[in-house]
Amino acid sequence: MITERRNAAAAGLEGAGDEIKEVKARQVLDSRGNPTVEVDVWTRSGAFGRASVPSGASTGIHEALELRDRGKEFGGLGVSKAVSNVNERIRHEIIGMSVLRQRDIDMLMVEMDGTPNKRRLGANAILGVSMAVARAAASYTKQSLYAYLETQQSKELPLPMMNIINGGKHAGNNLAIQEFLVEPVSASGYSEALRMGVEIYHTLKNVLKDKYGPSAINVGDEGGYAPPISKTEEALDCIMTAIIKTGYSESDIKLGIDAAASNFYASNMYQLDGKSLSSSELEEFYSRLADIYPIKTIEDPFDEESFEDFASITKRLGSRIKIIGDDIYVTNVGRIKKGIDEKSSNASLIKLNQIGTVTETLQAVRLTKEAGWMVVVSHRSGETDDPFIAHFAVAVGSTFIKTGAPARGERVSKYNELLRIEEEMGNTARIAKIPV
Ligand code: 2PG
Ligand code: MG
Repeated sequence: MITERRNAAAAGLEGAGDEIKEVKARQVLDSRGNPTVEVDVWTRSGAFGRASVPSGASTGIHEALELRDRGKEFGGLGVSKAVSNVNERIRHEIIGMSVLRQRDIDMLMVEMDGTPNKRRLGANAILGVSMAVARAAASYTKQSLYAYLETQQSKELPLPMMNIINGGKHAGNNLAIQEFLVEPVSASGYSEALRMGVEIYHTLKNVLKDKYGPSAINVGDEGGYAPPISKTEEALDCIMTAIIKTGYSESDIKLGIDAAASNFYASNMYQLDGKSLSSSELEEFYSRLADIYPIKTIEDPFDEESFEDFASITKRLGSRIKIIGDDIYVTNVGRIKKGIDEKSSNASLIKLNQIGTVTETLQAVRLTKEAGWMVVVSHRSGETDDPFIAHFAVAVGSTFIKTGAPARGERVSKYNELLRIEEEMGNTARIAKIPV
């Protein structure tokens, strides 16, 4: 486990310049053109780590708080307070600490903040430091980040789940479902899986253009197309056409959806496809979709507080489909525990910025795995070019990585980093298999 590995590393290396010498945060822009936090960390030995923090649009209400200035600049979205919390408060406390002591540094920041959702210092301030410390430690120990963070020895690369049609809060169309994903399950390696997804993405472009005209190939926040479609099945049909036209079959490519259902839920009803559905009608709807299409994963099928409805669909479909909890768990150990007790799903989405430190994210992964659930490491809809999650996904043995379409710099930075990791692993690299 990570602590032991780090302690082992520390045993030989501590005291050789591993102390933090300097910390500097700044405001940079994310992929939506909104400010976010970037942090640099240097050790006395000259090792360096830089990391930047992503930002969601369909955020769970229980996520750790992203501190925003709420002033005149940037429409209130500036992060100068979070930046000065790093430069004027956290910096003083962690200078002199060993970068190899990730847990101590993370827990110190959690303590300094003192609130349950990191609202005082800001989860964006804390996470920026936490990730930059991990990078500096990897550099100090002369390892790739995935190897430094590694919690398992299996050398598995995650299977990409690629969001190729965008809806919900990520696109200017009328699709209630937020994400339509392809999962190249028959690939024998990561680069093959990536190629399969890319080929389908490009075929889909032509399918959509032929059917709906040129404006249908405009893209949403995560690089997937945002066609003028309003019905779930129509989007799935277009993807199936693209899969077949590319030369693949239902056994090569499975489908996933992220409903992000909290976003179309109000007054106990779900508004989608021109209908108002109760939770049991929505469960019927998903079950019918799963009979028609080769769906392998459904994320956030119900509102983020509906543990019982999650449990009901997991009971019904869980033997053949992975039900992934995102907004319901928000990478929070307490909420994942509740999900495990109530059998609410059989997989957790893992996002570092939902909880705010590397250490707590690793705890969420560990708990998910101990329950026998599947782990899916994920990006946010607002991203930077930082490929941290590519390393994180490999380090924790995530079955999938969800990081958008294979297009736009902030998405491909993760996919490309995984190509480099695959190359570095050489013939020991294997692709994860979906657990049954
Ligand atoms: C999700 C994410 C990432 P956002 O709901 O899974 O795709 O979206 O970052 O907007 O919460
Ligand atoms: Mg989601």
